[in-house]
Amino acid sequence: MKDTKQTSGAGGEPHQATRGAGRPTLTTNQGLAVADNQNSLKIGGRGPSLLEDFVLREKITHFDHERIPERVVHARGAGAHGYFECTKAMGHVTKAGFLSEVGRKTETFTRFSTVAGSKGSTDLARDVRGFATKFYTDEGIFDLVGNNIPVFFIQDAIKFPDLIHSVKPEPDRNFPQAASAHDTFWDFASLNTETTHMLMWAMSDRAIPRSLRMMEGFGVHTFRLISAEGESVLCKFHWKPKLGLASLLWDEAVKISGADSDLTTKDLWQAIERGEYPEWELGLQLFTEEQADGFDFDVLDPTKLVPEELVPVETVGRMVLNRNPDNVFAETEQVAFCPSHVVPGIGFTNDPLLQGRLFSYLDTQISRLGGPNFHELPINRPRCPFANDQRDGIGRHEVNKGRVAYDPSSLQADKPLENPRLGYESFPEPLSGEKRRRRAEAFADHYTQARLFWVSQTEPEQDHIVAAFTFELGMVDTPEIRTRMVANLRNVDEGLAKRVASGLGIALPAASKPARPAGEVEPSPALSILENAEPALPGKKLGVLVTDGVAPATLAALRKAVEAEGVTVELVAPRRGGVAGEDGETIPADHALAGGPSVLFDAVAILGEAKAVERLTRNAAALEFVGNAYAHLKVIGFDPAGATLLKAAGLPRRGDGLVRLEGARDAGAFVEGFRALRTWQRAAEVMAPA
Ligand code: HDE
Repeated sequence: MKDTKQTSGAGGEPHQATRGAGRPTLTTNQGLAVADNQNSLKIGGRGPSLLEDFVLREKITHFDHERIPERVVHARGAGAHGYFECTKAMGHVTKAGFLSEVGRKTETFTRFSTVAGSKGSTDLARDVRGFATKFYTDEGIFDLVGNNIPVFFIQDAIKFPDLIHSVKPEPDRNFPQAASAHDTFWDFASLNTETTHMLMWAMSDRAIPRSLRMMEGFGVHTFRLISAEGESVLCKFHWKPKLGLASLLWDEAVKISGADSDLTTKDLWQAIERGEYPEWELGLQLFTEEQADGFDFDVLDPTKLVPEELVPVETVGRMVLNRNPDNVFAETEQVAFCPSHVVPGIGFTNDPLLQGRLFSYLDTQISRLGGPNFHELPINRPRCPFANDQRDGIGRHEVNKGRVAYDPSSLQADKPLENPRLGYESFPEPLSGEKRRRRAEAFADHYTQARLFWVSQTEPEQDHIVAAFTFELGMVDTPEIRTRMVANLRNVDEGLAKRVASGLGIALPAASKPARPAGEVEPSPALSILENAEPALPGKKLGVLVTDGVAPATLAALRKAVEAEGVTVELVAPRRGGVAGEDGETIPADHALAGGPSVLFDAVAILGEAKAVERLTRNAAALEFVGNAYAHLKVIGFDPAGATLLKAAGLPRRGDGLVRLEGARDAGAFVEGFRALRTWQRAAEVMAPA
């Protein structure tokens, strides 16, 4: 006993900074106050630890069980609380209360995700992004579980495990992580030509969004809206971001994965902390069954979209994300989305992928969250009252009272009863047909919309698609898979296939035989990021590389000009402590050069003093800072000293997107250059095929 006192001294005492009057007492999970949270119970200071130490055991046992299975897909995610506000009353088409009245607000929780990677994988994978929103409506939970791409790889749920097994790390070697660039994925993709349309999107800039705040969301399937009168219209859901669309270049994404693989998670969190609340408009494409019958594709086929030229998107509300989770595990990890969570007025169609999803999500939550009571977790609880005769099970928190847990019953007067007036009713769609395993004839066209996507892209976007196919297929070791994929691409566009074949260095194979050849298409500008949305500065980031001796006036003028446009400014200095300005005042930095490469920013500037910049001309990180900014088509501002760094990196000082900054002048010119976001004119110079 007396030993304990001697040995719990230096290094064992609770740190003074953690003590203080008025702070809550640390206890065990049973409420017992803990006297010493630094040392386990031992015989003598150096003796064996005792099994008796229930405080140690409780703490370690809890820790041992802290993890739950990660999501089988969409494991990596970032979430935020917010609200939805109805801006157009839609009572004429749906009885859903949250869409019924202008100004009506509904609490939401949204989780964004990548699909293929594990929970700790990079945010910057070339991948689809999940966009799932839980609406806590007065009539129950409505989950809109969508993606940032409006179509999907496959037409039938029975193929989903195959698709996912093909894209996940290969089971005998456990690589690659969070990447589709490997044999098994392209083997599956090239053997299933229904994937072609989605592949076009996945190889486009959509799959590497600059920020979660700058991407669209889509419900993908055709849903049904049902009015109070029982009438139904078909519906596609769209989220359109207020900040506009923006994407990374692939080379940036690769480098950001090294520099800051949490980029988009961090970007969302920081924006909300700064009070810059991300916002999306909710839009609906509404059409009747008769209209749908007239389309040259089947609206039940999830590999098809409804072009906005055919059915315009009607804005009905907006969603604002205004609060970060308090606890990522309790909220973002434990949130359980299910497409089967709908409210009166919203229903399903017979899309065979959607039908499979209606089963899968509830099922997966049971293994992921340990049982059927996950709806009791705070993040999943409906905000409206709920009651039924379901009882017990692992993790049951509700203390249900009374002897009646069955229906009908005459023994309990306040027992919850079904309510035909308020209750959910499925649309009474008349159906008939043979019970068979088969695919609708109308699903046979795998190429027309893939071609529509291709012809709707601008030149730089087409270049990126070619580069992405070339890169991904270049990572495939089996030559037959590469050839088979290029043979399929010939059915999309001859030029695309030729360019990919040439990039791979293979002979152009004969086109594969399509079940149905692609039809004629007219470009749809809504499908292009560059055509669709004006480049927007709010939400973007400027990185300024500064050295000792920098002129504070030049820096201040630049900062003021870009901040007025909603841009965030971060300073990068040779050392994290910052630099001494021309006037001797310390200017703190946000990043040391080694931790703040230019890939983290949308535009850069180099401001400094001649001698200090001269030193940077012999620093690889500084040379890369400007070299990469130039190669990534960014606007570069520089003062006379900064020009030396450009020169040392072998870069021109004149040309599009290169802006001289002297004194307080020129900041306006920089802003104008920045508005374009990228200097596409430079692309031919730096992105010519190798
Ligand atoms: Fe999912 N999907 N999915 N999916 N999905 C899951 O559910 C599944 C599909 C989507 O942030 C899982 O809770 C099947 C399309 C998102 O928590 C699982 C099929 C779309 C999220 C599952 C699909 C999505 C998931 C894994 C084909 C866009 C993350 C963990 C029939 C419309 C939600 C979980 C979150 C998650 C199954 C296809 C979107 C296993 C069987 C199409 C955004 O249930």
